[in-house]
Amino acid sequence: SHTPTPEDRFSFGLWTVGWQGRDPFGDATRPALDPAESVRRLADLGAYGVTFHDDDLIPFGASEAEREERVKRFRQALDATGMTVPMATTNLFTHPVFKDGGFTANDRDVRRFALRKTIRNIDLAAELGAKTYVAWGGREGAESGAAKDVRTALDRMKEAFDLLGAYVLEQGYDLRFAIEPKPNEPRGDILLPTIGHALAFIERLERPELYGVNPEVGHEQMAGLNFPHGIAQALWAGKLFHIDLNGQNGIKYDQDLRFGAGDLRAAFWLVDLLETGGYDGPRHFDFKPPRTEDLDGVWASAAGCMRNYLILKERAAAFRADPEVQEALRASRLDELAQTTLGEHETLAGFLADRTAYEEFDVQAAVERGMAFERLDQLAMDHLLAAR
Ligand code: GLT
Ligand code: MN
Ligand code: MN
Ligand code: MN
Repeated sequence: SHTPTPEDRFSFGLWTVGWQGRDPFGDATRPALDPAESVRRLADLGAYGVTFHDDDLIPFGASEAEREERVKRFRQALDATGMTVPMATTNLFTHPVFKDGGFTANDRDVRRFALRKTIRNIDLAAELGAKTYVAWGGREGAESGAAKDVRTALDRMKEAFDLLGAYVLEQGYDLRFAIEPKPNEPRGDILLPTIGHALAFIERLERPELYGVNPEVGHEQMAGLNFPHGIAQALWAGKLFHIDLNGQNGIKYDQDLRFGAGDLRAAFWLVDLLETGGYDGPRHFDFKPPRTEDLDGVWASAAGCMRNYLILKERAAAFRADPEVQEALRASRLDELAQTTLGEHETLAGFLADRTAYEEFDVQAAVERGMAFERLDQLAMDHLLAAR
C-alpha cells in the first residue's frame, strides 16, 4: 500500500513543513506554523516522528518561562498524537552571531557559546527521548583562503565533538551523534563537505563509536556524487545513524525538493539499499516545500515524500523478487563478487603458486566475456516505471 503508517517510521523536521519560503532573493510567502499544529498534521498524514532544532521550538533568546510554555505545548501535541522525537539538532547557523561558524568560529567566545547552546538542547533532546543528535555545520567554513586555517579548525571541531561525547556519557544519555555533510551553502566551502570526509573525521575522535553520519540526498548530489554509493559506504562502516531524504537536480544550489523529485533513479537505488541493507533508523525527510505553495501545497508536498518512498519500496521489492532479475544478476556475476578473492583456506604462498591465477590466466577469454549490465539495468528501469 502507498499509504504511510507509523510502522514505516517516517519523520519530518519542524523546519521543513514550517519553512516560510524566505530565500536570499525574496521574503516569506507563507505564515509561520505552530509546532503543535505541525505535529498533528504530520501524524494525520501517517508520520511517526518529528525532529527539531532548538530554535524551531523555542525562539532564540526566549525567557525561561516562555521556553517552558513552548516545550509543554509541544509535549502535549506529542502525547495527544503518539508522535515520537527520534532526533534533535542545534541551530548554529541562523543567528548572525554564527556568521563565522559555531564549533570552528575564529572567535573563541562564539565557540564557547555554541557549545553551551548545543548542550542545552541535548538535555531537551534526551528528555524527549531522542536517540540521535544531528550536527550540521552549515556555517563552519570560509569564503576565502587565509580566513580559515582548516587544520586548526578541524582541531576545534574535534575538541567540540569530543566534549559533547563526554557530556552525553557523563549524563548517561542514550544518544549518539550524526554528523551531516554538505559541500557549500551557506558558506562558500563547508568543512566536512562529503560523507567520506565525515567518516574519516569520526575515526580521529576520542570515542568514534558515539558518532556516525546523517547524509542528505541533495548534499552529496550538489557535489556530483553518487548518493546510494555514499550510503553503502556509510552502512559498510556501521555509521549510517540517520538519513535526510529529499530531491535534487544535479550540481546546483541546495534544492531540498520533496523525496522522489530530482534524480529518480538514485532514489530508486537508495530505497532498494535502505530496505535491504540493514538500516533500521527513521526515514527522515529534510525538504522544503517550494515557496510557490500555500499551506495545502505544504501538506501535499509532505505526503508526496512518503508516498514516493512507499512506491519506490514496492518497485524495488518487485525488482528483487523477479526471477528474470535474479537470473540477470547471476549473468552479471554478482554472486561471484560475493566470493572472496582468495579461497577460504588458501595461503599467500598457495596463491602465488597458482599458475592459473597469472601465468595460465586466459586474458583474452576474460576480455571477450560481456558483463550483461545493460540488460540488468533495463530490467530495473522496467520495474521502476512499472512496465513489468
Ligand atoms: C538546515 C540544513 C539541513 C540540516 C538541518 C539540520 S537544518 O535546513 O539545510 O540540511 O539537515 O541542522
Ligand atoms: Mn539536512
Ligand atoms: Mn539540503
Ligand atoms: Mn536544508
